[in-house]
Amino acid sequence: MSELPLRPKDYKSTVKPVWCPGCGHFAVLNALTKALAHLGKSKEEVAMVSGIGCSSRAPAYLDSYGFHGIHGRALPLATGLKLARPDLTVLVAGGDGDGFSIGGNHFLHACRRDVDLTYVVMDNEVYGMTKGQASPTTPPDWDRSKLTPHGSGLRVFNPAAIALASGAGFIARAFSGQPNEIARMVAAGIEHPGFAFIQVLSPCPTFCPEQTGWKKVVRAFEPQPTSDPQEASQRIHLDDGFSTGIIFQSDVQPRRQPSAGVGNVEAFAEEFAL
Ligand SMILES: Cc1ncc(C[n+]2csc(CCOP(=O)(O)OP(=O)(O)O)c2C)c(N)n1
Repeated sequence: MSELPLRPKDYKSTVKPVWCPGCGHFAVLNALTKALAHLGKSKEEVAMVSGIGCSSRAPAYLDSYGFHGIHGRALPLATGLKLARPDLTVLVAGGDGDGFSIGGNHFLHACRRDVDLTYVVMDNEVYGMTKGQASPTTPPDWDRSKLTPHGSGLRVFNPAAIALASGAGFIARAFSGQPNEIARMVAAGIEHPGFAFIQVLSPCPTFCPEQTGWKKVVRAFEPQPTSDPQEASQRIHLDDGFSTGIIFQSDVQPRRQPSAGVGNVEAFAEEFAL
């Protein structure tokens, strides 16, 4: 067992991130370690699961259990892990491409199943790892990719609205330029007893240098948070996507959570419609 209390840096592995200089994902990693230190988690009680992408490399950089899965499949992997090992704090990390494109279907169902996972999406509005193609959150007129030289022309996916409509009980948005806020939201998400979704606006200076301007437009949602889904819906739809904070936290008790471990996986799989 790791000796408690641990400092944020104690949760970092010896693997050095390969992210580009200025990538927002560095701050998200730091914030995750701050949240774990704040909650006094031992390394052995934490597991991070991811898909594929720059952001999905996070489990390698955290000195906890980790599973670098396949593209878009982080959430079903994490759901299975949580059912088998309910004693673990299961974090899920990934990008907007991984979570909303190839993994979009799993996102919907993770929200409605409400298994106790904390899902952190580092949203840079682009497929970073494959060198800058449009993702579901890319603005329709973004024309820097050779694949979409006139922009994709497609409406953007609204992650918070979709999470709310799909039944998520905890929805937050943060910005990589405010790591203490991310840490606060991740800690609150971990403590929330069901599925928690945190969208972190995390600039990609390599393929979207214009995103360095995000620091000028982010501001806090006021007041926050609400437990009323109608109010949350209004807040989300009236917003331009740059307000940060815990947008929605339901006070409805989540469904019964797995508690008995491996022996009960089949019963829980049935109950959670897996
Ligand atoms: C089945 C499959 N399809 C496509 C890919 C190629 N691929 C790897 S990462 C990636 C997108 C990653 O983008 P995102 O999730 O937004 O993360 P980022 O790299 O921007 O952090 C894609 C399309 C793959 N690895 N597997």
